[in-house]
Order: sequence, then C-alpha cells, then structure tokens
Amino acid sequence: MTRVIHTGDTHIGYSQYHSPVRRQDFLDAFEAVVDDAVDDGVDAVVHAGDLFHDRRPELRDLMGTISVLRRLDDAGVPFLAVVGNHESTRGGQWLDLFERLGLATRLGDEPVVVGDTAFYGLDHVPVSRRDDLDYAFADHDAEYAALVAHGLFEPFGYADWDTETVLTESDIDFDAMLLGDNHKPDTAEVADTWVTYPGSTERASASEREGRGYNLVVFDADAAGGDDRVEIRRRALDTRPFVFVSVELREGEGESRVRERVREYDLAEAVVHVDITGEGDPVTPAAVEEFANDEGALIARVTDKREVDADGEVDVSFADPEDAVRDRLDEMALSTAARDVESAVREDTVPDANVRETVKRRVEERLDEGEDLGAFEPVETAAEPIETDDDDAGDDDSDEPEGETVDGGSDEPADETVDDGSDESDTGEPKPDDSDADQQKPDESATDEPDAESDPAEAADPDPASTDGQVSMEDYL
Ligand SMILES: [Mn+2]
Repeated sequence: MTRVIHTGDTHIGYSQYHSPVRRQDFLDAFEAVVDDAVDDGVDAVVHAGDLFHDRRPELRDLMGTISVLRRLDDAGVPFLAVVGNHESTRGGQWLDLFERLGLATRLGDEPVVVGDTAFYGLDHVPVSRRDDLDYAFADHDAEYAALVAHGLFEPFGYADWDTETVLTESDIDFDAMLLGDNHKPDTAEVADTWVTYPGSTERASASEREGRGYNLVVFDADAAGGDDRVEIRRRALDTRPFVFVSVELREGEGESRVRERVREYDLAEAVVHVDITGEGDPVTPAAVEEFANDEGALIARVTDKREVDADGEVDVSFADPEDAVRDRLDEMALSTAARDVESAVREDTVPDANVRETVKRRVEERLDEGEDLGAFEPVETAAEPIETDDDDAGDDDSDEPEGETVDGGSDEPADETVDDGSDESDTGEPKPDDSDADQQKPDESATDEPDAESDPAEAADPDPASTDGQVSMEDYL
C-alpha cells in the first residue's frame, strides 16, 4: 500500500490584488498541506506543478519554500514533483535546485518507486510540441503506477490534452493520473484509469469559488472508493475567506442598497467581491470598496458593468493626468536634453517604433549645438526636490496606484470558471524573454493576473519618482 498527498497549483509568490498578505497566503497554504503530510505520515507528497506563480520567484518566496520543504524532508517524507506552465523556465528549473539541495525529486520518464507504487512525471508541454511526445516511460516492477502531469486534460473543463491518447500511447499501464493545471478539483475515470485534479490550494482567481483542498490518494488492493486499486479522497484546506456579494439594483436604488447587502456578510479579513447589476443608480466603486474595508475586509473589489449614461453625471475624481505629469516634470528640474528624450518617449506624436531613432536624433542635435553642453545641465527650479515617494520604490506590492483597484476588480471575476490553469499559462509578462508557453495563448495572458510581474507595472508608471527615473527609460527604448 502507498498513501500520498496529491497537490498542485500552489502559486507561491502570487501577490494577488497587489497584496503582501495574499502573497503570504499562498505560501501558508503550501505549509498547511505539508503540515498535514507530516502529521499524517504519508509516504510522499506528490506535486503536479505550478509550485510557483512565476518563473522568477523572489528570494523570499524561495526561502519560504525551502524552509517548508526542509520540514517535509526532516520528517522523512519525499517530495515528488513536475514543472508547471507558470514556473517553467528556459534553462534549469527551480525544482532542479531543490533536487540538488536534497529536498525534492523531479519526476520524469524513469520510475521513482515509493512503497509499492512507481511514480512518473510529465511536465507541462505547449500544445504545439505535443505531437512530438512519444510518452515513452521506462519499465518498473512495482505493484502500481501513477503519472503526475501538468496540463488541461480531458474530460475536464478547458481541456486541450487528450487523456486517452496519453494512456494508450504510453508504455506503462497507469493506475492513476495525478494532475495539475486545472484549478477546479475533479475526478473521473478514463479508459480504466483514475484521472484527478486536486485544485489549487488558494484561490488564484475569483472564479475559484468552491473550497480549496488536496487529494489523499491510496494505492492498495483493498482500497475503498469504487476501485479496488486506487482510492482518491479529498481533504479541505482552511484558506482565506472569499465573500461574493451580488446586488441587483432596482430603479431608484443605489449605493445605500449596495451597502445594506454588503453588510449582511461577515467580511472580517475576507476578500470581498461585489457584483452590481440592475436598473438602479450609478454607484461609485471606490466608495463601496472603502465601506467594505471599513467593515473589516482585507480586500474589496466592485464590478459594475452596467452601461452608464453619458450625461456627464460621472465625476472624475482625479486631476488631469497630463497636468500631473507636467507638474512632476517641473519638479524634477530635468535638463533640456532630458526633456527632449522624455517627450519623445511619452508623446503620442512619436510612434513607438520611432522612439529610439527620435531620441538618438534629438540627443545628437543637442550635442551638435555647441561646446558648453548647457542643454545637459539640470535646470534651476524653485520647486521642492523629488520627495520621499522613493522610499517605497522597492516595495512593489504596497505602492500600487489607487486606480489599479478598479481595474483589478473588473477583470478578475470575469474570468472563466475553471481556472487559471489555462489563463495562467502565461502570466502577464510582456517580456521578450518568455518561453514559448507564453506565446501559445496570448489571448489569455492578461485575464487573471494584472499583477504577476512588478516590472511592467513600474515601467508603465507615469510617476518618474517611483523608480529612479533613469532605469525605466530603457524599458521604453
Ligand atoms: Mn496553475
């Protein structure tokens, strides 16, 4: 008999809603699974990919992960894993580092036998390269065999990988496929093989409404649960509460009705999503969010997709952004040459493709102007020096501009129900060094993770003080 915990889609390092608290939640969920594994004395923890949210986890995420894996190792419980689409890198995988440290075993086409079960692994493979797969696995002489894989497999939602093909083409007769990628937990039988997703361990999107958990899988001749070889049981995890409030406003109803509905729920430390529909008056999302926060919510997001009458009724509560940029530039006391460059980068009149050439030309012109190079000296200014926003510059989780809250709210609950398995494939990184996985599904990239990466956000930050004002220029060029 072999008893293992089957988990996956941990997404450590995800600062969901730009929240450091949420970031910690994802690591805590992993720790909770490992605690259970140690308490229960299972034979192994099997991880089906997406341990990390991002292919570039930060040091704190790596340190946290290593200390959790060390606990497991100290208890003598092996950690067997494959690589998911989120964390996949071009070169070596983070999992290889953990293996080198003696904290993990990366599964592949050679069997790793625990108890009387042989475990094999199949990392996430982009759709375009699946035809090349031969599903060749080395022999084993264990009693049972399981394939651990990351991808969207039939017969579950959003599937793009044919499970029966995998099972028929592979040399091994698997008793179970222990899967990751689809964040919705589910189990089915395909060609006499049990196929199961444990789901994500924290809600990586507001579409993941049901409770989170993991699988306890037992390989045993006397296993209960419908099959005499494999028993799959689901165990719940205690995760961050999410509260979903839908409000349909009737004519004449407005913000006070929304508050009334929101107040019906226990919002303490919860992530709160308020969805407003109906015929009623316009509601200011920020006001509802503030109300929910006052009621104890950790995070509040309002979605109101109703058509707003364009009668000028809507108050724009922020100043003209162009004005703000001009004021800021004045404060910065940039040199004339730096202003030339800044305007080339920012102004709509210069097409993106021409920015590099325009900047080069303008700088050359300034250089040609004379020997004194006065255009490169900072101008005198009476305005105060650039101030203390810089203190926060390194802390990308906490200093997101307020405006983000509205955007973040509106795109999260709109996601497809399943998962982020798919969407996540391709964390919103518009960087050129992304792996091919990202190019497979560009349409899904932006859906669920506006905050997957701090860099693009910073590059797009109109406030030059949030970086040093120099580095970000390179991003534009
Ligand atoms: Mn995932």
